[in-house]
Amino acid sequence: ENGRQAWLRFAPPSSSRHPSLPSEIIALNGSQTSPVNTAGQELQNGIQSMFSRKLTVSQTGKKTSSAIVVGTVAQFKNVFGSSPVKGNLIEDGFWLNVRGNTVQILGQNERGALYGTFEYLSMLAQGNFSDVSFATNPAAPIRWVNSWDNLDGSIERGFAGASVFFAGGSVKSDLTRAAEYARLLASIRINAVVVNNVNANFKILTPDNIAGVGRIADAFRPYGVQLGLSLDFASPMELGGLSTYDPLDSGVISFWNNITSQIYTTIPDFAGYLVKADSEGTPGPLVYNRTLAQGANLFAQALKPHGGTLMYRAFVYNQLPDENDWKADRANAAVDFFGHLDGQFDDNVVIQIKYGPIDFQVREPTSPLFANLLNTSTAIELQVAQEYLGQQTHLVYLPPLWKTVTDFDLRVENKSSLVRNIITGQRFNRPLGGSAAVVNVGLNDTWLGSHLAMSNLYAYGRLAWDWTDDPVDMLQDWTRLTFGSDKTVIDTITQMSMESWPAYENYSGNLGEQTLNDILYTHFGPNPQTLDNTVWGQWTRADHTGIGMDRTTSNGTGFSGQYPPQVHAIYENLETTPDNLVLWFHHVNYTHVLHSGKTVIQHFYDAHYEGAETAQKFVTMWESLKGKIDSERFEDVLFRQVFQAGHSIVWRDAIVNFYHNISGIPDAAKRVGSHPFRIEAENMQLSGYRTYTVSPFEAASNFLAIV
Ligand code: BDP
Repeated sequence: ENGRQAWLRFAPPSSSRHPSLPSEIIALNGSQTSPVNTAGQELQNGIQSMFSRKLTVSQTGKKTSSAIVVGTVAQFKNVFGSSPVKGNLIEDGFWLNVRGNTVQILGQNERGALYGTFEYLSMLAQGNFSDVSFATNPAAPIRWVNSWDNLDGSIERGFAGASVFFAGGSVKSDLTRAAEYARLLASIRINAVVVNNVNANFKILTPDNIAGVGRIADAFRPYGVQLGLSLDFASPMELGGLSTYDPLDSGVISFWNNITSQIYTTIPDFAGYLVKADSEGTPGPLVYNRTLAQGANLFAQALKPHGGTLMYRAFVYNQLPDENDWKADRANAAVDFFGHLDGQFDDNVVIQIKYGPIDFQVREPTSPLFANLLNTSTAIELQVAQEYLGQQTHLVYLPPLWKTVTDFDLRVENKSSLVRNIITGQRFNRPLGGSAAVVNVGLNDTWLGSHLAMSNLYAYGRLAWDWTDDPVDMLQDWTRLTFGSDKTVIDTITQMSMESWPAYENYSGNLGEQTLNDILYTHFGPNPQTLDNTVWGQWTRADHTGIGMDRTTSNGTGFSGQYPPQVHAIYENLETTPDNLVLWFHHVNYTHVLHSGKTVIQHFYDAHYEGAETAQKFVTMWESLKGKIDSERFEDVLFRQVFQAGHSIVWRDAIVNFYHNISGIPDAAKRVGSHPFRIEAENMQLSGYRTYTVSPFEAASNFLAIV
């Protein structure tokens, strides 16, 4: 049990009642690359692994009773005459009909048939042998993941080893893990992977690498997963030898048309491009005074004849060097750059928008850009890789965080405008839309570096299909599939997971002030000072009397005015701003009294102690599962929980010391600065160790640590 099978272990279900199994499998397409063929194999392997019975798979069976028939609706009609499907299926949707030992799994397309197969196997694995009959369709066509993998095999913000796709400048020869990844993704109905880093290297487009990427697409194809690529905007110059990469230049246009045709010759089902331009130093259309829409349409038009999609990232901002310019605000960038371009993007362009206006913080308000693009397709960008959220060494179950954004009502034109209805295309009647998650799996057997972090990937797939899915339901299905159906195991993992994001927020950054980690480089441990000393514009504006960034239209940076009037009014006013975002929108004194009745400073102290206490509790909670989980995964998770417990104390003390020093206000509960039972490492007898002064000094008690 090294985790490599993730939620696809297909262990024998613990239920005493066993189903009357079908006697054969009829998979209506036998060609090697066909997802229906894969579905037949998955059914055979899954049932054998759960019930020790090997069913035969054929393509030609004529009877449907006591058989599992899997295929597309069209294939079924060809063989059996008429369609049994009740309800309307759209692209990737499927019909699942279980009547005892007679099972029909019919997709609108082959991919849908494979999704239905995993649904059926997942029911069996959870001991659910009931008869069901339903049709289900995706909320949106774009259900993608992004991998920030570099050609040299490293992964930007990857926390689980080297790339499964690349090594030494080219595509790996052994793509076993890439195929296994596609299998995992198909089981959660993800339909495309952008395989290389958004900070793209033009060398991805050399003939050798296009051929290599073609092999990755071949490995994905039997699972119905398409491949996409991130592009370097300056490739016409760097790779093509042109003197420009101006998006309106005819040579540049033909460069991209040619490259795109070459890619489609190698990968006929290529999904499309992802472009990060004019951001954090990447080249883009602004260099030539062209608009971002002109930049995006360049690729959209190259892709259009082949049916490809262009994902253009809204994560565009200039570095803000002047922290003393009180009106400068990176949060304003997305709407400033994209808002006025609404309606100018081609129909196969999707603007990919991070959930908040800054960058994957522990809490952010919903990006207002979703309310500013009424004539443009959009997708939300989430991050399964816990870049700012503990990098998979802390348990943070993310769906409750994501839901604060996807369930948020932006009140465009004073009407209900939930983000989830905007990204699915429903609210503004857009043809495309959906989501992308930055996942960054690596060669580590656990995929993400942590067994428990996999609930985030699983839940991302479920949500991309249905944004109304419930965080606890998804988590418990994942737990049953991953660790079995023991009630204590399910209850314990549920409690730990559901308490995990609030705990992390409590000890890492409260009241909407962002995650107070090292913003300059690692994005990992606490370093609150970097937040006010950086060109990246992530400011908390902490001084001796107060904290928070005034983003109102009346006195601040004007960010609140990027929301439609009803939402603007809530955030503009200190009284109506919820506590959990108060410091995002307002600069207040440490003694300001929150809606909760506490002062800001006392909230900081209490929250950091509560958060760290919860993280300590996770260790004992996990220990209570000893013997109920195989020892390999039990020990691995325990090791991580112990680390988190310790690191949460480092976080707690660093941040409360920071607040204490800067505000000079004591903790009413007298905890801050007082550790009566603590023995400082530097006071022990040291052999082979020496003391050193820690920077930032808040990160160690008495400024000292040992090495
Ligand atoms: C930031 C990451 C950086 C990414 C960037 C992005 O720190 O590595 O390149 O986002 O999303 O969060 O482009």
